[in-house]
Amino acid sequence: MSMDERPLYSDARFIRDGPFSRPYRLASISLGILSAVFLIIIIGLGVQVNKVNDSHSTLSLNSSKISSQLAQLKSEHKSLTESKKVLENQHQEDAKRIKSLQSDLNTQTRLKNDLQTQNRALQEEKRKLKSQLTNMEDNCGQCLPNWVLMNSTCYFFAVSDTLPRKSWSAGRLECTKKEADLLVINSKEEQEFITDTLKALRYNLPFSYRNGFWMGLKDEHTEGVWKWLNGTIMTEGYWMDGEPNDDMGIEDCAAVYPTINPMQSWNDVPCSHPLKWICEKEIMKPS
Ligand code: GN1
Ligand code: CA
Repeated sequence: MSMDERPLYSDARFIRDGPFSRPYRLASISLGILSAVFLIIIIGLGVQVNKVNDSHSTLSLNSSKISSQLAQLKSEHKSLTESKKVLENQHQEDAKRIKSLQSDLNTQTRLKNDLQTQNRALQEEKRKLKSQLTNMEDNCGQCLPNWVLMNSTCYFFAVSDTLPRKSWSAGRLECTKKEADLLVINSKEEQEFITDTLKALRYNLPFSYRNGFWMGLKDEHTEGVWKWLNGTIMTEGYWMDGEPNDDMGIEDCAAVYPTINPMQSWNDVPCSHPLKWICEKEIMKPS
């Protein structure tokens, strides 16, 4: 049998290099190791994929939670925005109401102050009218009608519109016709009584030099020496500021005015000037 006819397995070379030969073994081991490594890698990858899947599903869960929270927040935001709008409208309405209440309050305060002022004026008028009434009651039968009594003297104030203004002499004549004479002021009390009564009688008249009343006081003989009708020299005068000024050098008769300050109410005027007048007459005391 030739070499070529011998069976392979009988060839020592092949027996040595057969499936259990060293190179095959090495290859097998390598393949095994490789397989094991691949297996480990695959298992590792599987674990990682699982983990990723887990995280993905956790994330999905979170995402859906967040989405639902976001939707809830959006709806809350919407309702809060609406509430805010409602509150803003309410605030505007309240502000308007407060403004109108404030203006009402201001009007009421003004009204209250006006009423208080009116009330004070009315109280003052009432006081004066009461004192006049007392005068008139006391006067009963002792003075002529329309005359006022004070301390045993009757006074006549020519306030009526039916009595036109007259010169000093013509005014005096009106008094003498009634057996009286022009006013002579002997005391501070009498001065206050005259100005109070003038104010009460001519309450609504605005102040003007035309609103004076002749008194029985002149300085016709000696300029600056004022004498009452009874001949006594005037010592205590109740002149307005700057009076008597003998304006234009022709003012020799004195008149009393319803001024605010009762202690400053006299002025010297030309005797021919037309003014109202005041008469006085002592009542007859029973003898
Ligand atoms: C008046 O009108 P007039 O100012 O010239 C008044 C005078 C006063 C003066 C005070 C007729 O003069 O007696 O002193 O105001 N004349 C008359 O300003 O009453
Ligand atoms: Ca004067």
